[in-house]
Amino acid sequence: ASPDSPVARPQRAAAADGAEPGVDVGKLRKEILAELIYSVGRTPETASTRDWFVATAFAVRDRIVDKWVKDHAGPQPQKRVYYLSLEFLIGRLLFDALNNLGLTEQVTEALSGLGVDIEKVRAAEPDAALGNGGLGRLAACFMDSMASIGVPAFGYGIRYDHGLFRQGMRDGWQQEYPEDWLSFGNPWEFAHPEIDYRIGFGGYVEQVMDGAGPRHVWRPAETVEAVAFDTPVAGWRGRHVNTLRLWSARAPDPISLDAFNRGDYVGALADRVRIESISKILYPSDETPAGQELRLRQEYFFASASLQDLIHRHLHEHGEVRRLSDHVAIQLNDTHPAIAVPELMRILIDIHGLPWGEAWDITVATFSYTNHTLLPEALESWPVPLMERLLPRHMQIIYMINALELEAARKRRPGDDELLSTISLIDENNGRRVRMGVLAFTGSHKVNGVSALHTDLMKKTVFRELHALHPDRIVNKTNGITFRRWLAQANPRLTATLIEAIGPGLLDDPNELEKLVPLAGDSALHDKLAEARRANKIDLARVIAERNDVWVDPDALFDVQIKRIHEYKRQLLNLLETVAIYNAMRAQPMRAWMPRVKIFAGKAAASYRQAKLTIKLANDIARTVNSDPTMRGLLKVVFLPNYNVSLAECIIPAADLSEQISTAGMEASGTGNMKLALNGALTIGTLDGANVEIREHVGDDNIFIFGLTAEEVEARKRRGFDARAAVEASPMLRQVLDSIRDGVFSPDDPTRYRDLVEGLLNHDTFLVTADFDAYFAAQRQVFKKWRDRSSWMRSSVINTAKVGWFSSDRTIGEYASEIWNVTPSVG
Ligand code: B1H
Repeated sequence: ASPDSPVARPQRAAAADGAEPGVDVGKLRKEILAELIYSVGRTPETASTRDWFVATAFAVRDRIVDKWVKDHAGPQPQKRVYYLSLEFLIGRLLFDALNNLGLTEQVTEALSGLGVDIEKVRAAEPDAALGNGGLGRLAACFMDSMASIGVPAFGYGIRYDHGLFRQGMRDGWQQEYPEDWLSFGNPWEFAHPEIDYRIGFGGYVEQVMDGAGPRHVWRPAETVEAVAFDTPVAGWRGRHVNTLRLWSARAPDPISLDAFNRGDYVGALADRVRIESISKILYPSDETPAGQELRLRQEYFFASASLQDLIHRHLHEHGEVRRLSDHVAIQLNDTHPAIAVPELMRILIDIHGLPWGEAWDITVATFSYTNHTLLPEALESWPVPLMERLLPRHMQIIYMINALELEAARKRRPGDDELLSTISLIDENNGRRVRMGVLAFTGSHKVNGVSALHTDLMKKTVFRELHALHPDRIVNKTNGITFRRWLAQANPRLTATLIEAIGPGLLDDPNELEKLVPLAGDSALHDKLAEARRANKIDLARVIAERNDVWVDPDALFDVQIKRIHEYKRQLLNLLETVAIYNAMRAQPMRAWMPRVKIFAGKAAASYRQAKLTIKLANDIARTVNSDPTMRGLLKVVFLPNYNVSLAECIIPAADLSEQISTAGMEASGTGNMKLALNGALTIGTLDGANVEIREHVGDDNIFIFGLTAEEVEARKRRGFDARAAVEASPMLRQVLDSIRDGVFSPDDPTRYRDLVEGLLNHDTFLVTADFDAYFAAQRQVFKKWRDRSSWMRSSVINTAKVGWFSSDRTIGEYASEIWNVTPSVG
């Protein structure tokens, strides 16, 4: 797969998609042509590649819509799942649709009959980047899986005008540029201006008396309209089609005529601009809550619109709201939509007149919550005064929930004030803030972590007291990925080879990949796999040449670390090892070094200085190493700019080694680790997140595990870790840090990395120095195996063979049976 520009692709194996045989290529060609003329308004002579993309998307969309309409006709007998997420990191959709509908071959042919190269058309689609990283991509994989295994579902989110920023580089420093995915329109979505809900903000709460007693009425000061945009999500073989419904903010009054008539033209539009800013842009702060008023407005805006919408649907189908939880399951993707808990209470009590107790039972039975991080700085909380001003009624409800929960806890553990202060919805220690994690936990019947280790740590750390009070609430749901996108679409060469070896059943059932195990030592298979990988590496080498003007050797080991830039993910550890090996190669240039390419990609939050400095360091090291003639090309370092889903689809099939080296206990799960292992890369990693389970599946001999465990990290931190002592004990590390501090990689500004190195020595929060020697040794093990081609290939096959369990179809199956209580209709 190519990020922006097409590269040559192999003919796909016809069986590699959900092939629908009898589709007539001639008919498809006519349909695409008709769309080009009547929907796009162009002729083949005047059409741009983008016009062809839109015409193709429309032709494909029509086929999805037929099924969609059928799936949504009449009341749904089954329970529906509503997945509430502030992020959906979808990427491109054309090949998703083609692959799942089994139209890849036919559309390729139809286009080629029109003189159009489908790879160019594919590259013309912008990425829908409505997410930051793993959390958003997980939501996208889940949408694919729910449609594929037949869980009737809606994804609800925000239709951001601007997704995650585009990353550029200036002198090796990250620059952020606005992303504009909608600028040429979006052929996949259906605008529904008639589906709009009113969302209130501010104002006051009134008590009115009616027949049944006092009632609360919220009189918002301001109203925003939420307008629906629907994208159909077709599952595997088109069996089921769900909906991704994204909300866009619209001002009820497009213009203030009073102001306009006074000649105040800017003022005439001011309200509208302020209101519509709600859905303008995605907050780019992965793992660190933005904490700004606009973010809270986004959260309430989409939570309220989604609840109003699903209750409207429920009432239409079932007439009354009391049995909501029999028909509706709502999953909160992290705490970002947690304001939905008091919002549902408000709707049930203030609007539908239910008594508190009944409303609370319905709420808890309906909601469940996924936690994605334990980093203390990542746990969302909102200042009470802000909540009181923006959502006065919700704040009353939150206080009431809190009073009742604390009362119940007091009865069970009398006199335990410590307990009460940790489970309180209000954090009194930091200037009174509402803890969204506690709100989500309290309002849900199930709370899940995203890997076995993470769930275990949840029980022991952030949710220790709540877990003691509700011992059955926390469950584990180890993350997964959709193999349709991350194997079949992203890596057609590997897929074709696998199908040739073990048959096409793997497309329907990832567990069939285990049939590879007996073939793991087969040298003929090794040759075919190596050939497929080499072609993928050449494709990636071309992209590297284009973007970074560096030529890399496709026969070198491609060592990749691709993910958001974060101190806890320890790109720095990888860079230190890079410098160590550079020093070693310079010291002994004539030794028989194996060629290697270190590939980095990832975005840093715009305000995260340390992360941006890490990118600069990577680029400084790259410049120095790549231009050093003594290296003879044996070591290359590249930082590929603007990492996104499409670039991931290009890098992952070409990776030999997967870097998953976070400080143990800090990466909740990781999902890139699964994608890389599936595509045959070997993992070098710590016992963190899902790495632990990947090791269990692939076996110790087929993964390189190193470093402190989560328990050891805890113990070291408790004792007070001394980085200086660790550095004194490691002459190699000493030399690496000296060279960086002394400006070897930054001759233009020799002090650039002084603070970075000093910081590491003074408080090495992420234990980089503690794990350095173990990491270096593990890298040597990597090269030992890499020299033994058949041993490496064997391990690679075992990785692909054994990771079937990490399919998001398995994950969704578990959510369905253990959290949502729905039965999938397929599989
Ligand atoms: C993950 C986030 C996240 N955990 C706050 N937490 C955000 C937190 O905009 N914000 O405020 C955005 C994102 N993202 C990731 O979730 C974990 O770090 C990964 O380990 C995990 O694989 C992924 C999916 O569960």
